[in-house]
Amino acid sequence: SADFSTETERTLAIIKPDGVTGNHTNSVKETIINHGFRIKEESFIQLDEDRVKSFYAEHSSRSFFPSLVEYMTSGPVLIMVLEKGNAVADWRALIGPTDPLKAKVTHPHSVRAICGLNLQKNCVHGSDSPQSARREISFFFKMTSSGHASKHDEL
Ligand code: RTP
Ligand code: MG
Repeated sequence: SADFSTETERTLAIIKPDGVTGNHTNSVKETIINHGFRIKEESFIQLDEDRVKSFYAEHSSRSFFPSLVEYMTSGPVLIMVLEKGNAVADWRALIGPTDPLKAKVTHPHSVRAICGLNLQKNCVHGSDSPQSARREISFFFKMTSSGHASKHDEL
């Protein structure tokens, strides 16, 4: 029966360039569906430097930032809006720790343990809070009054 105790929520997921190139797109989407998420929007895009710098602005002073920008622009990504109850926390739990090498030990069934290569090339992104999710979804998609989203690029 339906769980009415948890409010429906949306989060932003990204299959990063290493995930796309490594042919993990279909298996990750299957995992998403099997865990009860609905994929409300999806778009296969190539990010440019400015877009990545803006998306990851919170990390702009970190030493790994230039390398992160290079990585995230190295090939196409699949951005998705996922929906279910508790979507933000549940997607973060499903992807596992940031470092896939640690994930392999502590969360061996997580997406990053299975698909990630190293601390940087970790296959997927997930919004870290409901506030981040709202910011990140509107960063990529423009929501209409009917609740549908369209890519900013298409407007
Ligand atoms: P994300 O934002 O991509 O979902 O990842 P996260 O919350 O688990 O990790 P975060 O701290 O936000 O880092 C963002 C992304 O930067 C790369 N990274 N490289 N020391 C490093 O070389 C390093 N640390 C982080 C990863 O791609 C990480 O997902
Ligand atoms: Mg993060």
